Amino acid sequence: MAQHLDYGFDHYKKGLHLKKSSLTPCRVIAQYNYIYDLAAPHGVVSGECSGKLLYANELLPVVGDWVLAEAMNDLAIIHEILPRKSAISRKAAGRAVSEQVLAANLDALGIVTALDNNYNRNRVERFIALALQNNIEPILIFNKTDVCPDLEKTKEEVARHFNSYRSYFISLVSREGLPLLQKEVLVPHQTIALVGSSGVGKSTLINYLLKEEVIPTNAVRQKDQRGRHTTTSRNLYLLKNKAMVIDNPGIRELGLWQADKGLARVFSELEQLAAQCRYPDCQHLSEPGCAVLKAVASGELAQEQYDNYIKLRKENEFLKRKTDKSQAANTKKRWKSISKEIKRIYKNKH
Ligand SMILES: Nc1nc2c(ncn2[C@@H]2O[C@H](COP(=O)(O)OP(=O)(O)OP(=O)(O)O)[C@@H](O)[C@H]2O)c(=O)[nH]1
Ligand SMILES: [Mg+2]
Ligand SMILES: [Zn+2]
Repeated sequence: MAQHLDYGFDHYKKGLHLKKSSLTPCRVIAQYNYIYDLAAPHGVVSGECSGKLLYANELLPVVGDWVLAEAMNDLAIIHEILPRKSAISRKAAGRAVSEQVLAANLDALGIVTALDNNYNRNRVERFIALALQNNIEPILIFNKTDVCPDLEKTKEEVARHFNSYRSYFISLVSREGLPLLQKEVLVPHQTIALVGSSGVGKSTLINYLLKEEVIPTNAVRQKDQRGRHTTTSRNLYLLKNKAMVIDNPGIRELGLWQADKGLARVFSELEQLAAQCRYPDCQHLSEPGCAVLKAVASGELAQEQYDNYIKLRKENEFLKRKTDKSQAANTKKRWKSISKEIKRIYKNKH
């Protein structure tokens, strides 16, 4: 039976100074509302957060986290989340903007695109930005090469735009590219999370890697080529060679989360040009002496690339403004209740 150490604790620990504890380190491998599956020393157990963790802390465990837990009969109690070496987060759905951490302690983000007609350069760029801002390596996985209308053209396009990243062309039907992906990407003790639209084949790929049909998969609706969101929870799977893969539900809307750094790296060509703008704080919108606008006008920089950059930057700024506001409101609220509490203690004493 798999033990917690198989889930890469030694790999995780490297470079961290963890304090001694009588509690047991376990890895979160699945989450169902408030119940977690934990990889513990004697196998997989169910766990729950301690009351203290639930109420005193806004940060709750997510899949991939290492936690300190205490065995209690059939249920383990999670007392502490160990430091996250990395995490991916996005804007949570809904009206209020809040950060939603999707998965933690990742070595790579596998960005899965299907080549039937799901390929969208802009979407891939967004996922790359998400990975880079968190210092996680983006790995591009292009699936369903068996049904790609023009594979050579797509490969050229990918080579042109994404030559700084590792990319793999695979098919779960023809089995093309799978041995190479397994050899180079699914490395023992490393964790890779698969993301991408619904129906691109994330779960099918993991089933293949596990050599078992563990995860239900589903055909794409013929009419609009959209997936049906077959996978609804996030799970971490341990492969035979001790590499780990996290399956995610298809991501419909991907909010960038403070991706300034990531943006700059995706659009490195544009940022290089920006260094030659007359004003150091140039927004590249209408300023005189703007090297970016000049490059667009001369055709040196593609209009499409420029438009994508402006669009992503706007979204990112909007999100940042909204969060800054709600963070300020939260701090205010907290201070209000603390000062109330102090007043109450003071009153009772006198
Ligand atoms: N032609 C072809 N079909 C594939 C390939 N890989 C997966 N599929 C099919 O694509 C459909 C969707 O696959 P899933 O693995 O469920 O997709 P998913 O990304 O997990 O989707 P969600 O769980 O909804 O996010 C299934 O019917 C698979 O059989 C491939 O390489 N070629
Ligand atoms: Mg799935
Ligand atoms: Zn400029």
